[in-house]
Amino acid sequence: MKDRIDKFFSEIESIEIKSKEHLEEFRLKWLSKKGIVTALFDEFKILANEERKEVGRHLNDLKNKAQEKFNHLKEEFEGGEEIPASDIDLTKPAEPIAFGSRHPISIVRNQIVEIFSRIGFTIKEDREIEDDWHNFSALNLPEDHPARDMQDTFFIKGQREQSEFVLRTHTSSVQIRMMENSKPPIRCIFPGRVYRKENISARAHCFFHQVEGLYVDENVSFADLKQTLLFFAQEMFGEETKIRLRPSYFPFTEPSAEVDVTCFICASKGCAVCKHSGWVEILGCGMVHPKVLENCKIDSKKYTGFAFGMGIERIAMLKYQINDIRLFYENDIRFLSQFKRA
Ligand code: 2U9
Repeated sequence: MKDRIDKFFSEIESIEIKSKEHLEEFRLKWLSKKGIVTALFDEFKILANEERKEVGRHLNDLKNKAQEKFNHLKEEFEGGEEIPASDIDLTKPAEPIAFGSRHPISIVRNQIVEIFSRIGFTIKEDREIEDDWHNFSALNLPEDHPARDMQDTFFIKGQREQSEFVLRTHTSSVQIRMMENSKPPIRCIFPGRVYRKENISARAHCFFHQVEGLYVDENVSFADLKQTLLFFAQEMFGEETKIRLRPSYFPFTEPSAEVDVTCFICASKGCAVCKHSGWVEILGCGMVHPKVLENCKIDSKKYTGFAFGMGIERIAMLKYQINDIRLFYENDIRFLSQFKRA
């Protein structure tokens, strides 16, 4: 039986099949229920035990050979018809490739980072889970300050009294770490995600993104702060942009201010974005409080510094006239695909 199988093997190898019809004949002859391979398996079943091992191996090889030949030729005959070269239009534009787009928060973040890096600011990023010292105490936020309230902060575990860690409420904690670990001059920006225990609405979310900035050196003045922010505003919103500073209060800066820019949507003529005032608020800033410098072992008699902070979502909403912050986090492709890859 083994010799017969080997002869069939050679026969299968040498058969030439030139059409689909031939292939069907091949299948019927070798692989169908009434075909040669099935008949050989029936014969195999009644063989003596000592013969079965060797014959079985040859028979399986034969079956595989027939099946492989059939599969291979089936694919070849069923594959698409070849297109004649004369029918191919080589001047036709290729099918467009669908690229993803950059997220609007990343676009605006990169733009802010790029503007400050042009005037010597480097970037620093750090952890999002912070201890009380770096997120609050070092920043001159007193125990009873509303920003420390459980209503506003996500504590990592247990009751407030037992909690050691929080989800950072601003990237100012990174600035504290930077001042603790390096000597002035420090000229750095700090982008990152921050968390606040807010009810989610069109205007607020429980996390958002900030870029904060810090410049500490000898003789850093409020005039340096103002000029730096004017440069930023004109690079970001256009060279015609003007800024104005309104006095404000933050525990970590003294004096403190909020900064408005002339409305870049209506050129200050009055529109819904600037609520017909001609001005839109973009950030907060001030001179670093001497207590904050001292908390980081920086001599506040020798060094002064300015700091500022802005919400990336706010800038992106103004720039692209987006009226619902939740759109940034839903990842609806119809929203995201409107932004260019920048
Ligand atoms: C250190 C010292 C001072 C960072 C500052 C602001 C003013 C500010 C808000 C803008 C919109 C937060 O995202 S927001 O809600 N920030 O108004 N931030 S001054 O001042 C610092 C930071 C770190 C050590």
